[in-house]
Amino acid sequence: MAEGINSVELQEKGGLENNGFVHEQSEDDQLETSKIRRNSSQTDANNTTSIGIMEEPQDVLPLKPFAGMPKDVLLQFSRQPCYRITREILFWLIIIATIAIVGATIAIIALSPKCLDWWQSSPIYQVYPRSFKDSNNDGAGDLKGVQDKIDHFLYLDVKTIWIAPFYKSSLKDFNYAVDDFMDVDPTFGTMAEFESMMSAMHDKGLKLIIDLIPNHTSDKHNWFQLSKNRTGKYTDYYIWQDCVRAGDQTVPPNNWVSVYGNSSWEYDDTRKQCYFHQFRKEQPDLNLYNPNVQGEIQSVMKFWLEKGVDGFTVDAAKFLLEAEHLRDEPQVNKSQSPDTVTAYDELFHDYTTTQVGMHDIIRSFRQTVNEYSREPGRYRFMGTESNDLKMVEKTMLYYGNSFIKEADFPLNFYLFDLNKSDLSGNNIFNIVDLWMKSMPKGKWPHWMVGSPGNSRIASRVGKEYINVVNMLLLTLPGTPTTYYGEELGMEDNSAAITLETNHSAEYDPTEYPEKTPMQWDSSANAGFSTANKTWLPLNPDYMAVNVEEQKKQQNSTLNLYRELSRLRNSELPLHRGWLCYIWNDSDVFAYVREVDGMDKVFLMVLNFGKPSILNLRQAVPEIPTQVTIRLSTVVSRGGKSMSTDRIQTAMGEGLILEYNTNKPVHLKDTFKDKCFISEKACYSSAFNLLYNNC
Ligand SMILES: [Ca+2]
Ligand SMILES: [Ca+2]
Repeated sequence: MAEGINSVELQEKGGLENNGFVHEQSEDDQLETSKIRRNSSQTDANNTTSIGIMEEPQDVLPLKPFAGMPKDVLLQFSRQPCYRITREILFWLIIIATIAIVGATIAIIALSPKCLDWWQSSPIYQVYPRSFKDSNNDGAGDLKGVQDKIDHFLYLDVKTIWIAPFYKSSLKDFNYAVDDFMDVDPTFGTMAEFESMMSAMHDKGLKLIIDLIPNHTSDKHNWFQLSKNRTGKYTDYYIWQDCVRAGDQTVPPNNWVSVYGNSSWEYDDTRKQCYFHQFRKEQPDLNLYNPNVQGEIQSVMKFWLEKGVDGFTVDAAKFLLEAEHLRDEPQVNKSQSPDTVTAYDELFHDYTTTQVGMHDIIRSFRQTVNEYSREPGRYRFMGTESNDLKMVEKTMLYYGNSFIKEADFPLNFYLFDLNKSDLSGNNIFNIVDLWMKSMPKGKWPHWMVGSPGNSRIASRVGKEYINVVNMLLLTLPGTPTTYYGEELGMEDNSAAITLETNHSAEYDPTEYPEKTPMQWDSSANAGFSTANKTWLPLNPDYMAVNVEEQKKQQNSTLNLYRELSRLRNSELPLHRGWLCYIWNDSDVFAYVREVDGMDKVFLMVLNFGKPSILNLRQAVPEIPTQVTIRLSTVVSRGGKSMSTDRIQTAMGEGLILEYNTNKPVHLKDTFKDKCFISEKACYSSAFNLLYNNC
């Protein structure tokens, strides 16, 4: 009924029913339309599609579709082959174009080099907080002190700070024996001060890494106290075994020896059993076979990740599990009387290190870290600490495999072995090559020369080599790590060993010399503290070797470090290019850093021995005759030109030479086994594109 009324109204208006559109019709139009309607009704009756239009009488002008044409008429047009085929072609073109765009997008993403993450793009600076800066004048460094010195990190152009343990510990010297993993030791301040320090770092664009110590606690930890008393779930939180007690003597369950010597089993009078400790007896090992213990460690990780820390180094990873069968470990010297085996290196540690299941635990740590990495720009880092000495293949396992990632990198301790007696170009080459050739393809290397447990590098190799060692550290591929003070060339202070204090036997004074206070300026206590007495004596050389003084000297170790750090951060070949070995002999180690798609090459010539003159042009004809000295440990040589058939270096001198070439050595067959690249470089060969900002 309503339709009828509408039609009448439309007719009165002289219009046509047209899906709501009204088309003013001329007389001619009305004639055409009535013909079309006639044809259309005939077509419908014949159940054909478009023949009606096609069979239009010759005396009628052909009609084309136009906007406003009635729907049923338009449908007649659209069924004509010429329109239908065109429509289908366009439809498939759109589908193909969409697939091509999606495919190209995926290809570009897949083939583009990944941007370097923060843990790759900056050196890591390791702070020993007790010795960095004292803010409350008690003679010991603290977290507020670290916060007060943030400008120092900015001066060095380092963006990642790794703070050695600051957790609550009753053993004041080494905070690797922790009473509470979720609290700050009062020596270092409060949790509020930790949070303040971390947010100040984040405000300046710095990242903060802390230690995770999953292997053991201190014997003062609440878990150990509860375990000693066999309280509920804590009963099996540690590794307890029956042992025979005769008077003051204990007969341990087996021959296992602790890292610090003597039996790794200690009798506990409360529980009347022995507990196992890989390290000191004040550091009982946790039973990581126990899922509850693993859950506790996960909780510790989440506690700090939720606070906002940017990552962990997992300490003592290889010690996490011990064989449950408790069999004696084999002696290195089979003829040695078993009763006399007391030193750690007298046994092969087949049952107390790198046990089956240990990597599963590391992977579970990685999963937790990953859970907190999902926000854009909030990647959380995980490194592992495990010194496997000559068994480098064991160290490499911490990278994980192609399917399951573990650490971003295992810490590389191999440069710790350097000392005066074996410092040479060949030896440095061997240490570098050991890591590079053992590392799974495409992974990211790590380098460090000092730590809180090792004599300082300047003391080990001689201070005349400190600059060239820093040059090596900051020009190798991967992440370099600098222990505090090594940017100044600080040396051990052996006086710290014989220090007269009220220290107890828990302490290890042999590790004091490399922990003396940071040398900030030439004022009293080197600007470290205004207390009458600092926790360790300052190295007397602080009057000359200090931050303030070295800032003033253009050729200081500090300013060279800063230049190296800046150069590494700004030059693509240095922070992510190929590494190719060019030369090594008893004095010199030389290598280039190249990037595909870029002509610029850096050639490092580092002298670790006696004065040397090299003809590198003869050895490697691809190197141009003339190169420019970009940076030298002898500042005055910077910017000068040098002939590659006579590269002269003094003892301990390092040169960073720069040249342009379209014949990079990494493309040469002869260099096939001498070159390495980490992850994807910045060049996409598929698109012939060099990404400068990756
Ligand atoms: Ca203090
Ligand atoms: Ca253990």
